[in-house]
Amino acid sequence: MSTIPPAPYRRIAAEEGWCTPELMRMYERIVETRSINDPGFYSLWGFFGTSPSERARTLKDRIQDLEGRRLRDMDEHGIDMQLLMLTAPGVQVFDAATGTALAASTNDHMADTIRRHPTRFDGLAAVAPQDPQAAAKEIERAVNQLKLKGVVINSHTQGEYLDDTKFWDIFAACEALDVPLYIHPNTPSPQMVEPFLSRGLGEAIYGFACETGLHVLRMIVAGVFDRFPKLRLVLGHCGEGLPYWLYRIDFMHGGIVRANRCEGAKPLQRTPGEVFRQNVWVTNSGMCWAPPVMYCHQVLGADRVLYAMDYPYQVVADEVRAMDALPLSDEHKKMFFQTNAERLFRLAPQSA
Ligand code: 1DF
Ligand code: MN
Repeated sequence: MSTIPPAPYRRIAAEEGWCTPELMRMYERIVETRSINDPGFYSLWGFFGTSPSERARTLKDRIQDLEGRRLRDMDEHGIDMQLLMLTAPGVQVFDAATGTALAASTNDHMADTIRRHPTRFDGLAAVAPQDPQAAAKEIERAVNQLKLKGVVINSHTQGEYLDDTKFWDIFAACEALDVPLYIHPNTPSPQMVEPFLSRGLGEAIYGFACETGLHVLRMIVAGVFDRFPKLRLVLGHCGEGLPYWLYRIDFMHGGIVRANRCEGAKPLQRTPGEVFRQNVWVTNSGMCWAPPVMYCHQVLGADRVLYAMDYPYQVVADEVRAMDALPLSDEHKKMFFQTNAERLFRLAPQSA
């Protein structure tokens, strides 16, 4: 039963989280034993605790379900298809061998589910950047054998950022297979998280955006897109703030490079703003508010902005209604909800 009226487009939600019961138990174990060095992780996942809140119970129930409650929630909210991704921080908190094995087993699990519900689900592959060469191999397996449509990385991996060349085999694999890489948020790295946590700002409220925007900006100014000019990135949350900054980033970056003020800020073939406009797509996950969505539409283009709900974290029927009511032409609204995702991720076409 849908409380949302049907629309002349498929609603494809492009940043939808899930998790296996096994991975959830491993997160709980990390919280109990304080076995990793990541204050942000404890803030994000510790709240489930021994006497979880109503919100935490609902989240925990929804995130581990793929074929029961989730499908009913999708029907109720008018969501035709979810693009699934393992929830943050995925397998990036484990040692390399554990993370690599878990990436493969969760990708298998997701692919089985997609095969049973090919019109309702598609998905992106999890990888463990802790072992970049194994991650590149898993991308190849996930795309060629499991038919997954791209890759998700949840920002920093144990405090390390993908602009470090040791990770670049991952970009090479994405570019060679021509699949997008979704840089999904994580809590700020251990180096930067404290001033966020002490005011409750570490997570989706703001810390995610600072961490993830910084991460992608680091990649751009490091020259990742000179080396991999066809690499396609996806960012959630209307681009994690970066679209708003493009003018000033370009202005200041030119000066920093010309004055040779920083060893790590190299001359680029294109300005950071050009790279962003040409190599990055954004979803509106969690930003169901017309002004930032329309701003992205204006500065990035109608073919660059995609719908996402961010299930199970933000399941709000009024937000779907608000996005249905965006002041866009019928053609642009169909691009936003449906055809941009179909093209970007090369989803199998379905009748509307
Ligand atoms: C939250 C939000 C958690 C998002 C997420 O993954 C997440 C949250 C752990 O509200 O705690 O993906 N989000 O993308 O906004
Ligand atoms: Mn998300």
